[in-house]
Amino acid sequence: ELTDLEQLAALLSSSTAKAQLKTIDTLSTLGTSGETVLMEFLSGADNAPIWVKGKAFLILKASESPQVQEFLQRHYPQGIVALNSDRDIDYSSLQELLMVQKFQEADRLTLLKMCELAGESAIGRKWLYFSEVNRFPRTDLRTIDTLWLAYSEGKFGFSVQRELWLGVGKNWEKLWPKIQWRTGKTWTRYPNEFIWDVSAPRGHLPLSNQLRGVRVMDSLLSHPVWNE
Ligand code: UYC
Repeated sequence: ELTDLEQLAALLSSSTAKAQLKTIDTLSTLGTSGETVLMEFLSGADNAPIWVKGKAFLILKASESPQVQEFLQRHYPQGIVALNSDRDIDYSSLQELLMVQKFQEADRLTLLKMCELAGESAIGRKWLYFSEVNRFPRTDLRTIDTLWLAYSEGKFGFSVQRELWLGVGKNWEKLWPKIQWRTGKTWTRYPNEFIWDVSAPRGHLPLSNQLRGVRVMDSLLSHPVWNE
């Protein structure tokens, strides 16, 4: 006969992502025994979505138990996302900001990292040309997207924005209200009117300034990486 804890552990590795997130919430209320299940889940060669693992990681990270902190330090000193880059870009500070849920700073840093990815002139300019975005390596876009997904319960990231954009037939006017970048005729004002936590609608972050038009965002969401 299975104990409650064993049942929760089984649920954690077998159910849908949504049920897994709920199970993690339940486990987070059970003290040390819940933490043990979460640590086993994290280190298991499990093919759960990255944001399910991210949620388990964040719960463990908030724990005061020295054993848990030692476990995290040993296995995930920088976080759970592998920071792959084809251009030697260091994404560790982006991972740090996202894992402490500093989404506004992470949003700024995301733009800076993409400027680094684009090269010297973009670093100076502090914004992107669509032609630079077209040439972004898949590896780096995948890393940035995975970082946003992992620490937002799967709510934020370019791939989420792309999914919503395809869902409205690539109609930008329909996308803006869905991700709360515009309400009626009014653009959401940067930065204070944006929602800088996971209570935001899906796809709300990261931001792409629309001051110079949609071409950069079009390039981001049309990039071949998302067809993989
Ligand atoms: N801003 O309104 N935005 C800025 C957004 C627009 C404007 C930065 C997003 C509309 C100006 C970010 C939306 C608009 C600046 C964003 C939004 C406008 C600025 C900082 C909803 C006027 C000062 C990073 C679509 C009607 C900077 C950056 C400048 C900044 C994001 C105005 C992240 C998602 C059309 C005047 N806005 N932006 O890119 O360049 O500067 O002068 O999108």
